[in-house]
Amino acid sequence: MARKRYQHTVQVIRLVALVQAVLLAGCSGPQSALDAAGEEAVHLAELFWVMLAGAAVIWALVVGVAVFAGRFQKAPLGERAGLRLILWGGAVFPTVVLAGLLIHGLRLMPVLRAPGGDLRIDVVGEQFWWRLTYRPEGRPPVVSANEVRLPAGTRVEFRLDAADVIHSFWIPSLGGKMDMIPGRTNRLVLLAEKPGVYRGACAEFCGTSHALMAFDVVVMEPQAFAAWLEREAADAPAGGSEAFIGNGCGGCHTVRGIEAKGVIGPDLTHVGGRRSLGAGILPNTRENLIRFITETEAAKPGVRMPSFHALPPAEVAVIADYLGSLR
Ligand code: HEC
Ligand SMILES: [Cu+2]
Repeated sequence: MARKRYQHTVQVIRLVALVQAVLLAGCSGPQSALDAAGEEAVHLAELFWVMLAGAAVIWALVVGVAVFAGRFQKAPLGERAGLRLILWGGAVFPTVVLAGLLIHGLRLMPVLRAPGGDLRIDVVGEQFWWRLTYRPEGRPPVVSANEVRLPAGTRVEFRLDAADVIHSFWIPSLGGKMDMIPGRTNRLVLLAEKPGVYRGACAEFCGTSHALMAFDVVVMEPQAFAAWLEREAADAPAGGSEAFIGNGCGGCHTVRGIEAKGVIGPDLTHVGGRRSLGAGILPNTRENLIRFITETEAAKPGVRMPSFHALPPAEVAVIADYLGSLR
């Protein structure tokens, strides 16, 4: 009997350990607010742990009092003891603890929402992708899409806007989220500390493919970033674009340097250099380019691009090779 109970306990412990492992696995990785890689995220993670500790202490005390009342103190308290418990446990204690947590949270505000930055990036939320314009000081703006690159150690000011419905711009590893509202520009300042690849996402339900609206965030050493921005600013080479132009892709997409000046879809001037396709949903490979062009609606329900499933495969292959070469 005792042995059976022992085995049962071991099983329960194993199960709890498994569940914890699964839950904790969600605390690291490229899209975790607890795996902080930016100034604001560090403060937010700290705030989270302080709040969690405060909540744990209060929870333990309340459960402790309940257990005490149920198990040990079976007789009712005297009136004076009861009043004292209400005063200290019900009024003083929560006021002190909650005021402490509030003050701690408020002290972080100026750090969290400091205005201004050394680089400005405009981001417009679209259904279901991100339109980006880098505005380096004293140089012409650089238009891009769906992949945010940042110099490490630089304060970057994002100006956030939306074209259609409300979206929300969120890079958990770097900081808090900020709504993108049509007709209003919100500002978010982030400072990425650690070079690496992170992931951002739309954090406000915006339509059928809201869950398929993400983006990669590549934090680079400042020199590497400057070199990248230089490349990103350059036009695409002139040759090889006949199939792309001939099938009307240029009506919606811009490829700088050729006769493709559409602005309905993402700028594709350097699409081959991006890590993913379709706003962070598919790794950027030749197969996925072909898939995105021919089965667009299947890859992303509700997408604002027609599926080109009737194009001859040879033609699609030529277009995919062309886009893949735009680095
Ligand atoms: C009616 C406008 C329209 C036309 C025509 C169009 N596209 Fe698109 N395209 C879009 C939109 C909008 C998106 C963004 C989809 C999303 O992720 O929500 C897009 C996305 C893409 C992407 C992914 C870009 C990225 O940043 O990941 C590729 C590649 C692409 N289109 C290729 C093409 C090709 C090739 C053609 C021509 C065969 C074409 N498109 C024609 C509107 C269009
Ligand atoms: Cu969205």
